[in-house]
Amino acid sequence: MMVLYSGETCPFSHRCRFVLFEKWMDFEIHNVDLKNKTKEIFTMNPHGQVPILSERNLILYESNIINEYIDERFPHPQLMPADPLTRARVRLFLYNFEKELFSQVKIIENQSIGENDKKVNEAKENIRERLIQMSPIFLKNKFLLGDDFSMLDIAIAPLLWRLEYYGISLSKNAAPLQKYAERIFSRSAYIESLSPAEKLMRR
Ligand SMILES: N[C@@H](CCC(=O)N[C@@H](CS)C(=O)NCC(=O)O)C(=O)O
Repeated sequence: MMVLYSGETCPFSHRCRFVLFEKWMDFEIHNVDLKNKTKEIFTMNPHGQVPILSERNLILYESNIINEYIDERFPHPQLMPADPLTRARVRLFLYNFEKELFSQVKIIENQSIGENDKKVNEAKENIRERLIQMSPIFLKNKFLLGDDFSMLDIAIAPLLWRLEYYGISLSKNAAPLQKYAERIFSRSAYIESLSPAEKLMRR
């Protein structure tokens, strides 16, 4: 059986929990206390980070790599597009999400209280600007790829869920993006994927 080592408030682990629940297969989630990481975590991932997926003699880390593996192993519903061209475009999008958005999420997640406020505020502003830029896509599109829910929606959802918690407020211009976020949050797999601590992040 697949075991996901997951952080209760970790946005990257949240992505993998979301995929696992979309597939409705058998799996276990082991919560990892990131302040007291065991040797076992470092044995599985030399970088000492979650999420980590373990299945028989396979050990994987990096949320997007884990998610593609789960998608290929359990193809229904398929979250990566079937044709190579769109699949390549999705991978490029995923890469840019990490570079432009989740690099900034990491700055916010890793802040210590009172430390380097300027960097954290810049990170919040960068996220805000990028999301406002993306918003018009959802005047036409139901999801990032069009009508079909995909891996891209999974990858960005944990950030959209945390906006209020991170203290990022979007302008009224971003209403289409906010409606898109609600569309994701209403999915039953999404609701199931939330940890108790994540449930408290949004009112
Ligand atoms: N690029 C990684 C990021 C994973 C990550 O940053 N995980 C954080 C928790 S949200 C972590 O394990 N931090 C503990 C540490 O770095 O010591 C992924 O996508 O899986």
